[in-house]
Amino acid sequence: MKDPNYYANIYNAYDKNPKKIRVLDSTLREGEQHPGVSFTNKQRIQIAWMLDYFGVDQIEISPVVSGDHKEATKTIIKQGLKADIVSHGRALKEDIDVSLSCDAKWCAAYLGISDIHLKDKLRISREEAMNRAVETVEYAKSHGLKIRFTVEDGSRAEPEFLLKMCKAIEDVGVDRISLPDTVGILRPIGMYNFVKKVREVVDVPLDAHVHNDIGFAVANAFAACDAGVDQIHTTIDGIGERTGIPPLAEVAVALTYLYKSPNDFRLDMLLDLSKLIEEYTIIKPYDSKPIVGSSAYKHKAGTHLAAILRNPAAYEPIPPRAVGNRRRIVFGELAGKTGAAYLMSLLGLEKNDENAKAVAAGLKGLRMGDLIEIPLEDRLEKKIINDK
Ligand code: HCA
Ligand code: CU
Repeated sequence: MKDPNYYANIYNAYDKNPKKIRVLDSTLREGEQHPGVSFTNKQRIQIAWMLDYFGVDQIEISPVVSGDHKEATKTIIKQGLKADIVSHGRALKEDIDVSLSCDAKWCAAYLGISDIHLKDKLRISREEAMNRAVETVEYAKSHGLKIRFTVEDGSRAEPEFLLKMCKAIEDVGVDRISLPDTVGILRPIGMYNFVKKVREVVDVPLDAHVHNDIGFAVANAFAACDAGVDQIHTTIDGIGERTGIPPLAEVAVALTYLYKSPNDFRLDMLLDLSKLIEEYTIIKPYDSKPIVGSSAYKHKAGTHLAAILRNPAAYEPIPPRAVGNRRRIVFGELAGKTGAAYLMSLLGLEKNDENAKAVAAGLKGLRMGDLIEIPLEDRLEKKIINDK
């Protein structure tokens, strides 16, 4: 039999030479902006190590928030991880100085460029914003830093000004530009058009930083890739201001399986990363959360169980082990005859059609919904298949 995903893969129309899409993880910066989240320095260091081991390309942290954050940034930078440590702050010389004092090699500076940010947040003119952006980049470059510049609220900025700003900072040597949909107002084609406009006028590498206010963050991140960005911002479980940004798990799995991007992620750490954040934040990901949710690999309906017991790929896009999750089957009123027969075999009862039907009917008759959940491991699967 062909790979069960064979035809779906044709619809997905992989590039023959897929380009690498990088990941910047901002759990330590954007993630800490999620209500209720605040890590200790020990936790920050551990999160950075795990993200590095997982294989992200850049890790973002903001040393300007507090003395503690500055300490954490310094320590993480000193540890010489593989990932670049990006020191995030405002587009101000004083924030660049903080990055320098942490021995950063990479910094990021953000400046609101939409009219509402200029007028009601920063209270500066477009011209002043332009000067501030150019001076910040020049200052960072003259101190030997690599700098990413974020045109904050760029998706709501006047396009001509956005392009002028991007060109001006490229001219003074900016190393990357982050194109954010700060309030999550774009739909995928909107994100594509936004990125495309910038891509047409500058050559510098671009990042996509997209918010999830209307639920489009993951889709928009990938629309941005189609339009030319080569780095997506994520956080573990997607935590961030308000409704957050794309979760690392979805992005890493989609890059690997749906885009064939040549990353070297340890995808089997994804559940552990999610558990780590759950432990440190007391925020439990919702059950049906893709990849890491507790229901992501549970199978319940009788027809599903019948198929899963023969070949789990019938109802799984990728195996749970690949992402560190586990498969479970749920027995209850929906289990059906095959599910009941399997339950009986687990209990050491003799299996026959009639008894299985009776047990299935009994489960329905109880009217108690779901009764038990049982892990279904690969080893067990093979045995079941062989028994048939
Ligand atoms: C912020 C705004 C930001 C910046 C994104 C970036 C946004 O909270 O500082 O630096 O790429 O969403 O625009 O998170
Ligand atoms: Cu953000």
